[in-house]
Amino acid sequence: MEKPLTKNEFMKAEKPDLSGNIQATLADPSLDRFSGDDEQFIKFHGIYQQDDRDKRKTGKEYSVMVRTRQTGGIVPASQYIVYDELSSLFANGTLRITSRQTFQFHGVLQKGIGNLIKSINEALSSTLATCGDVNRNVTAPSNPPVDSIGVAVDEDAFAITRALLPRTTAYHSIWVDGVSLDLGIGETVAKARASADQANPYMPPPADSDDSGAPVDPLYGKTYLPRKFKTGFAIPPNNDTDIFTNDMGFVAIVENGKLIGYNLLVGGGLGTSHGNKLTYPRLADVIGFITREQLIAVGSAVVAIHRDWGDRTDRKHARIKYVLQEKGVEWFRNELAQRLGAPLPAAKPFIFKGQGDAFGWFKQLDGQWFLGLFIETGRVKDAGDYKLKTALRAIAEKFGPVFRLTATQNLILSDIKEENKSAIEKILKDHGCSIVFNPGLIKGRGMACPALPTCGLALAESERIFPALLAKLEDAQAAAGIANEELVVRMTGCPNGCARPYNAEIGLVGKAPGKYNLMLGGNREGTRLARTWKESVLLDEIPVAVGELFKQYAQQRKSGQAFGDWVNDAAVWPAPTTPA
Ligand code: SRM
Ligand code: SF4
Repeated sequence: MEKPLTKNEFMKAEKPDLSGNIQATLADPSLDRFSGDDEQFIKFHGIYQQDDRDKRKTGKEYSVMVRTRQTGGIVPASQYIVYDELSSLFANGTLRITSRQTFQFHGVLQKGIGNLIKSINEALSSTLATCGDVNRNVTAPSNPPVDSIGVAVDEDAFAITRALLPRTTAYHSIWVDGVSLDLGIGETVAKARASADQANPYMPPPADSDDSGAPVDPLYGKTYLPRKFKTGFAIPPNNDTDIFTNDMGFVAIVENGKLIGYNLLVGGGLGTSHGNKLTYPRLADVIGFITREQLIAVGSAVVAIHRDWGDRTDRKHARIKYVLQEKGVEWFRNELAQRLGAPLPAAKPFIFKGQGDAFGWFKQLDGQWFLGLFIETGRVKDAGDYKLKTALRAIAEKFGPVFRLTATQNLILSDIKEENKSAIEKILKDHGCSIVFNPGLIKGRGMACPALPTCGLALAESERIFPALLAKLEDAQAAAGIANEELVVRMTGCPNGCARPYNAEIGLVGKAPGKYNLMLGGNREGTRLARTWKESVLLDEIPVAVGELFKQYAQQRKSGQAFGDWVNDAAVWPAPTTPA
């Protein structure tokens, strides 16, 4: 018997404009939350229903998380100023840089959502399709372009962003046309808008229409994709966007100093569920080579393959990675060739040498400077003497740099004039932010997902305990005589993998409160999956267990060998068990 479609499929088919009852809920002041199907529909609008899990014992306090769209992590200063203002007015006072180069607002109450989302749009960004069964934020290298290649890759990332945006008009009619900004906030937004007088780059092209004149999305149809879809770009040798973990990746190929096209990667994805063997993390396959001119046609065809072949009967098994794994790479190449009318030529050689963000000052090609800043767990906030949020607002207002969010949750301020460097440094230091310049090679490479108290899926802590854990791992490194050595450590509060622990040198995956699966053996280049070394390790035992391995590594490693590479080959793995 055929498996039935999931509930989400019927829901999308019934309301293909994704409007749900969102407008009616917003108009009813007695409601403090979205419910029923709307909890799914709002995701397509970049909104997640949440509640403060610290407070559950005394009853649920509802709020939402809102995620912005920032292709390549690019945020103009005028936009940043609006976000800063909005986070204080309507959210919990922080801005969270995500592992896909966007910003998240947490703790937004029902009455503030309209003002927040309309203002984000007025500031020339959007929240459309940053969640839901569609193409999400497109990642791209975060360092400012040092040559024409970087400029071209940014252009292409924006082009594919637009091509893969859903064409629904409900988003704009609810959040843009349907909201009048409150007094005060309207002025701030208008001020920022005046200095950025361009069209919104995230406005979707108009929909097609069917015979009856009804709007039709030419790519997503009525039921969109079976599941989320993620696209990224990388420029070798830096794999800062962790390209192999994307559903679809474009690796820049340069010949004679010119971008000639991309190698197409398909089928990466990390989310799993504990105990569900149908689910697993997977790195993307290299499919073939495409020219820049083919980008939109190929990108759309890959998305259409997911649309047509992804599993719509089980949301845990619905990503395109399962199509690749189960049907095979050759099947995929043939399917793509049929849709394009010709097979793709073989991929060109490329090599990744690392993926770390750079901290401190660097000169751009145009003579201006950029500053790489460490943002602990991506959280832009003021806390005690550490006043990062105030400092960044002051810098944005005074010097107007372009903000570039990195895929490791850090921040680059770019396009800074030489004569402003010392003033910017002083603002950061005066606000207690000296650590941003030089965090060291564990903190600077580390990543943790938000988990508790906002994430409804968290099984264990992550962001809140990560800094203390990393400090202990640094101590363990020092005790083993390998202080300050680069190490990619990533932690998540559940197996969904939002901070990409599955290809880290050390990955920690929440299993239950205070317990983590300890994964080892990914590499610094992000091209190898880690394997589970021990399950359900107590938080306090992690530095001890890893510290013992650091000692063996210090004794046994070959010259220049990274921890992840050593442990992948070392005789430290439990013997495989034979199935009964
Ligand atoms: Fe994620 C769901 C946070 C990147 C795999 N992710 C969630 C939700 C929305 C929880 C929920 O569904 O209720 C989390 C919100 C927590 C909160 O309170 O903010 C959440 N994911 C994040 C962010 C903020 C983590 C971070 O530390 O920065 C990242 C936002 C990215 C963005 O701006 O778009 C984020 N999520 C990722 C990544 C990494 C990546 O894309 O590079 C992954 C693994 C790669 C992948 O997609 O396979 C990831 N998130 C998931 C999954 C598992 C999907 C699956 O295939 O099984 C879920 C759960 C789901 O979709 O049902 C999830
Ligand atoms: Fe939430 Fe799990 Fe993602 Fe962490 S990994 S943010 S706990 S869904």
